[in-house]
Amino acid sequence: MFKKLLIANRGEIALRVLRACKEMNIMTVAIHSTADTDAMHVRLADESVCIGPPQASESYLNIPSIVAACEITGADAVHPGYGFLSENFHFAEILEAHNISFIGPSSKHISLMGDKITAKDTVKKLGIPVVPGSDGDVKNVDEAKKIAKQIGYPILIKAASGGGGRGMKIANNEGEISEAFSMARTEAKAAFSDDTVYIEKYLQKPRHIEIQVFGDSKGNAVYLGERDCSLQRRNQKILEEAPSPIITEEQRRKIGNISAKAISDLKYEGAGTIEFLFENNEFYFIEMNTRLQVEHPVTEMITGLDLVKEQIKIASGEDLSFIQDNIKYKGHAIECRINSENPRTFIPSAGRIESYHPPGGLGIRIDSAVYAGYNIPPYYDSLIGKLIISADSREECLSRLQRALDEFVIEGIETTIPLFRELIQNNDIINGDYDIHWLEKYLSKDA
Ligand code: MV4
Repeated sequence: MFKKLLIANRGEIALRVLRACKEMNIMTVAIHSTADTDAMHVRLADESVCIGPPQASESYLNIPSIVAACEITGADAVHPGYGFLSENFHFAEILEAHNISFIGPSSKHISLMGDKITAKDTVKKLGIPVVPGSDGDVKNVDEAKKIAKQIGYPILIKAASGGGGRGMKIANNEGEISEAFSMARTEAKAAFSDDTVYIEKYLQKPRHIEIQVFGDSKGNAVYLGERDCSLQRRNQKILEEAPSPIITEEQRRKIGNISAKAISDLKYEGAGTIEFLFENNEFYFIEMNTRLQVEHPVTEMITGLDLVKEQIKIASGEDLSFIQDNIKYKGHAIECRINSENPRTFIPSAGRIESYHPPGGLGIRIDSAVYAGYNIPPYYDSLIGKLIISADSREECLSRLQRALDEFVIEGIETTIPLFRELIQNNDIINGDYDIHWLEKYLSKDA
């Protein structure tokens, strides 16, 4: 087992990883920019290293500084968290070259899934259902028109190096395809220095359902149920829940087994999330994430498993701690992402937290690294904490969430708390009846 783990991240996820390490008696090294000197993960870590100025490119994305911090402190493992370098296969390669364990899959698998075309091609061959579309990349408008004719409009043009919704363009008919195609390629070139694009049938009202999977070095693989992440705004998840209110036990078992089998065949090691769109009772693969996700706590609450500890154990060469038959789901969990933003305009609201009173009681978990007096820096994302509620049923979860939001006091900055208090009064949300466009429609009504 590792002796000393460097946490190559900040905020709530750095604290989350630190907590798992402490419980496993692994020494912790925090890295921080000059803007995060007073951050909680720095205060609670056994050691800390300042690795640069506030700009992420000069600090949390600065691979030489992070590797130097490993050398100085003698860290034998690095956990990347999510975002930053968590899906940067060069980072994983460089750590491997320095004999430092990367808590995650191999650089080969990170690279394979980072390219959305090779990802889709790989999982399709392993039996995972995919969205109908081009077989690989599309080189010109004529090819695009031919494929669009085969699969039917509307179609979506996507960047191979994209993901998370960046660089996608819709074409509703042949007349729109030429402009959509050239805009997609131009934007992909600008954003990712790669103008490779592919085409898919545009699914109009899907849910966003993702399957948590784990694999180990022996080819064992399991799925840990699904998370419904359909409540999104501009591809930013706002609220996630497990299990999905619309997936049946039969559907869960079927797509879960297909996903775990694919992970086993791939010899994929570590945590992974297979992202699907779900429409007309069919799953369609869109992407695979090779990192731990922000919303992993809802899976932890219904399975009782610590996914970060599992990641660390697998990275140290241990086998999976559990077999599929031993994975049982209990109750329901909902996560609300508390952002330091205006609850209507979502304009970031950095500044000093004057007072902070989190809710408590049975089934209430707060994953946050803020405290009264903490200054939220303007350089990073606006997530200040995750409110995770668990209960025996979705109905009880919602009433517990209502009570928790009423108790939650954060003064000095604006937060998205008022938005959640509104949303959980809405009948569509109460009934679990929402697709990936629901939130933007809801918010545009009041605009
Ligand atoms: C799609 C789609 C509809 N049809 N692909 C957005 C981010 C990236 N994960 C892929 N995304 C989408 N791909 C096809 N063929 C709709 C989206 C999409 C979306 C997906 C999940 C959650 C929120 C979304 C918001 C807008 C668009």
